[in-house]
Amino acid sequence: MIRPFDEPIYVTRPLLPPLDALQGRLAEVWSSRWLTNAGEQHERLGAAIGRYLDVPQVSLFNNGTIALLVALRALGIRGGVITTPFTFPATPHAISWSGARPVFCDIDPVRLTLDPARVEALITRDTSCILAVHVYGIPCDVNALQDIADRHGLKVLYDAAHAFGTKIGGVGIGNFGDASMFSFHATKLFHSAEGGALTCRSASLRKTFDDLKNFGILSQEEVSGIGINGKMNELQAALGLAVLECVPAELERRRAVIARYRERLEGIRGLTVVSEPGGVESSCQYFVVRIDPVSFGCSRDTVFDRLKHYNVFARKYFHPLCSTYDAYRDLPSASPAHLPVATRVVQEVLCLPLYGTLPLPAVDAVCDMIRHIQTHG
Ligand code: T4K
Repeated sequence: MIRPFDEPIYVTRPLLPPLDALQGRLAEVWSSRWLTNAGEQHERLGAAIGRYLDVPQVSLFNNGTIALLVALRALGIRGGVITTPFTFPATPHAISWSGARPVFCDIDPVRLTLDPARVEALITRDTSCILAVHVYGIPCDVNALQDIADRHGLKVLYDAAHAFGTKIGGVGIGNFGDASMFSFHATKLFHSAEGGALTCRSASLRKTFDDLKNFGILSQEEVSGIGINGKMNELQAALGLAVLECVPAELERRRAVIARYRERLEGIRGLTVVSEPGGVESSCQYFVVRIDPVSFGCSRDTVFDRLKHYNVFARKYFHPLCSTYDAYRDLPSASPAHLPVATRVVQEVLCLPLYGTLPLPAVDAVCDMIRHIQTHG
């Protein structure tokens, strides 16, 4: 007999620093009477994020979506942008808002990120950029994508919304491509309630990001470029600084949760855990399983619905595919026939609850529920 949880168990809960740690920083903001526009907290957070991500250039933003828009404008992206349909709506929407056009490309069946073998066939004279997503924090095949981009003179922009702290062979993931976007939304491992960042290696590109997020203002006398308001304010930055101090401990707890899931889900027929390739340091942003309906015995949707009865709110990130949205389904690249892997994968993935305060007995209970659903439906 499986007993539902008394309280809902969500896919994630925000990491909350001790309130007094935040209050101390807010007191500094109050005494400075400086609330936004590159204040003291903002500057400190930018430097701290640069050190944490091990990237030379960081520009903070009010959210990840505006950061993506600014990156696309700064890189002069127009025409076709090759991207994945297996992502959050912000990715193709940012392309469209910038006046460019998403060109959907299928994903790799294991990494679930853009499949480099499929990218080249989609490149035309109109293509200007590859916008790839490190989905669930799993790194794209950055070398293969860069190689294609170099051969065709394309920019490479990474949506690293889920990849805070991910490293490939010890190198911070924000160092790859022309630039990378990180989201600091409340649901992310590191957050500032809302927020985001662009990282890159080029100091002049970072200066362009800084100018564009501040309306293109260069000085009181000069405005250059069509900027926007993408600034992170001091309250966000103060929260970010307090949260950042808690990230190492949160990561340790999440690793324990992940290890427990792996142990307790081991050997379930038709269920596989989505994992990073070797040599990758994980962001521990999501814990994702794939359910093969034939060998598991019922569909991912059945597991999702049954878990809800037990008060467990898993998520089907990123179902439905972006290519099926009204805005995109008529694009030639959006045809499911061109996206067979993504079309299959999106029916199989399920993100199980993952956050540091999730008790290990709750993990055990979720795993028991999944076993029970397999046997009894
Ligand atoms: N690119 C990618 C690949 C992304 O995944 C995202 C955002 C972006 C770009 C854009 O970055 P931002 O502009 O957002 O910085 C959430 C987040 O809102 C979104 O940031 C994130 N991706 C996406 C994957 O997840 P929803 O619609 O699933 O959020 P929601 O409100 O359903 O929250 C999920 C669960 O989290 C809730 O069931 C309970 C828990 N929760 C949530 C919030 C907001 C809390 O416990 N407390 C909270 O305050 O989009």
